[in-house]
Amino acid sequence: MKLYQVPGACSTASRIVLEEAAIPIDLANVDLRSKILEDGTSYLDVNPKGQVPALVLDDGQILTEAAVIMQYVADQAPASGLLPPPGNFARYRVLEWTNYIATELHKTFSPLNRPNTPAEYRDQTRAMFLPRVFGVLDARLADSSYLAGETFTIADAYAFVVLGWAEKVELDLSAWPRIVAYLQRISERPSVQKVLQGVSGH
Ligand SMILES: N[C@@H](CCC(=O)N[C@@H](CS)C(=O)NCC(=O)O)C(=O)O
Repeated sequence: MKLYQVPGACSTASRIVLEEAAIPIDLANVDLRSKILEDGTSYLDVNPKGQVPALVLDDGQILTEAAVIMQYVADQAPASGLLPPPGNFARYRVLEWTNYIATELHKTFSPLNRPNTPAEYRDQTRAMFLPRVFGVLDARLADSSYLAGETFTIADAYAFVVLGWAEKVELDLSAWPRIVAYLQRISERPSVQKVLQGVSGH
């Protein structure tokens, strides 16, 4: 399989999940501004959405959307514990958190990564929108080591990568000490150490 990615972007969560699942992967870097690949061809021919990640399966099909790619990968390695199997209610707890990270954390954070976001919206994001989400995550982490319980899952890989962007935009997380401890805990995982080699911002 092949993953189209940008080091440090949300596609990094897919890489962590692939590593945890012990699935070998070819990588292709995307220039998100120009949408041009390193071989000079257009990324839009791979993924017309122009966003990473995109996963090329061995049969040539292309799967997009980070949360879905991570589900697919985790389902290829059921023993990894990254996502419980269908029929087990614990699966829906993991997906509940994965969806929260995608829709509330990731997409609330994204404007801070864009140079053209108006200053006023940027300030509101930092002062109001993100703290609300951080509060939910911090409170959840009072009850368990990881978002869906005591096991590291795809939701945690995703949360780890997006929360890591706080450092890049100089957003202090110390008001949410359980999040700080959670990020430290996850950063020590061998899979994460391996993937983050050469990626700044963590
Ligand atoms: N809906 C997509 C969004 C992915 C996304 O926001 N990717 C960002 C990088 S973290 C990106 O490619 N941004 C460039 C752009 O939107 O043009 C998903 O969930 O995978």
